[in-house]
Amino acid sequence: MDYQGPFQEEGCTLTSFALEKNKKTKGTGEMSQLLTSLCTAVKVISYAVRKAGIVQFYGIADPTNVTDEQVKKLDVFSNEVIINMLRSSFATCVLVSEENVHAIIIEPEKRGKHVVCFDPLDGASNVDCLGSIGSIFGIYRRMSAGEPSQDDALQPGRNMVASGYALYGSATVMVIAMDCGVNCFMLDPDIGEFILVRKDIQIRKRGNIYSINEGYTRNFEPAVLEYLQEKKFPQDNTAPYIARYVGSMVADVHRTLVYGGIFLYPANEMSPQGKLRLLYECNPLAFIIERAGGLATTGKEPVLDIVPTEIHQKVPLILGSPEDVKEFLKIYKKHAEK
Ligand code: P6P
Repeated sequence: MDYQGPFQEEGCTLTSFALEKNKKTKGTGEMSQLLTSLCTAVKVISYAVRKAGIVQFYGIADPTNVTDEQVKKLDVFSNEVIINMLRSSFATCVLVSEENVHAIIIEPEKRGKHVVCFDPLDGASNVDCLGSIGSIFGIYRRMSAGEPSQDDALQPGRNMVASGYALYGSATVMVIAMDCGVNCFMLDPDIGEFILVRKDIQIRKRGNIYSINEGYTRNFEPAVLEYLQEKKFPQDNTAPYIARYVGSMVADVHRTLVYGGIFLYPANEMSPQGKLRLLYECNPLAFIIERAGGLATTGKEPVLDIVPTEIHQKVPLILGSPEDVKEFLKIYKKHAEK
């Protein structure tokens, strides 16, 4: 492939993009170190995900095949890789992972000023059927002084300085949102670099795809049922929406970002706070969608405004194209006022 194109532009790889951003903001370089370390972790995870079926790296460890200590769950492996890469970036002080009950406090000699909340391998149960899975991360600056603690991670999502995800799909991409917008980098495995393929992504004002697990229909709130009915049988006789649901959040949200539409994981009778975690699933993806011109809400309030009380807390999540989310909120508000 002729590579003259992208490499003539500045900031054409994730590494050079991070360095250029740091230069422009006269930063300390910590964010560049952090993003570069995350980038390396994603390359390692991408390799492991694609080799999983060959080298017995199961999405769920299968003790009947090999003993536990030999076969790590792919998500446990991914967690260890990200923790080690962030620790050695010298740019973080507190880490919150979906895989760890408590926050990880980085040892003093390796500390930096950032707090990172991440899900190392979201949707890992899909890997054995070769479904798309992802890694999700949200990056904050520490607000407190003195000894860092878990409380440093209990900041509203709006405080994030960056967030992003890696999608291990038909290709491996990293989508990263910062104050300069939302940018997409695709991994070229032949040269081992993430190449900038889409700059300043803006979500469509309205899409024609709705994404929700309709297996829970009998437990949905009336507002959700009314909204879905409207998508299937539009009262204005426009074409019904298309239904798409992977069951892997990064895949469903990436499709929503690229094609437009709406993704919903609302509260239901079984789980009044929904299923998705605020710190390392909802906030990072809500930050990206808002930076791309979309909306992300619990139904009651913007996700990014929530002040967390617990590092693994769950919240309902509806996000996507602004006109689609506003249409949902109009119905939700009507039912709330009954
Ligand atoms: P359900 C994967 O387990 C996950 O955390 C998200 O990636 C995904 O959006 C959601 O759960 C799917 O949940 O209940 O539809 O299987």
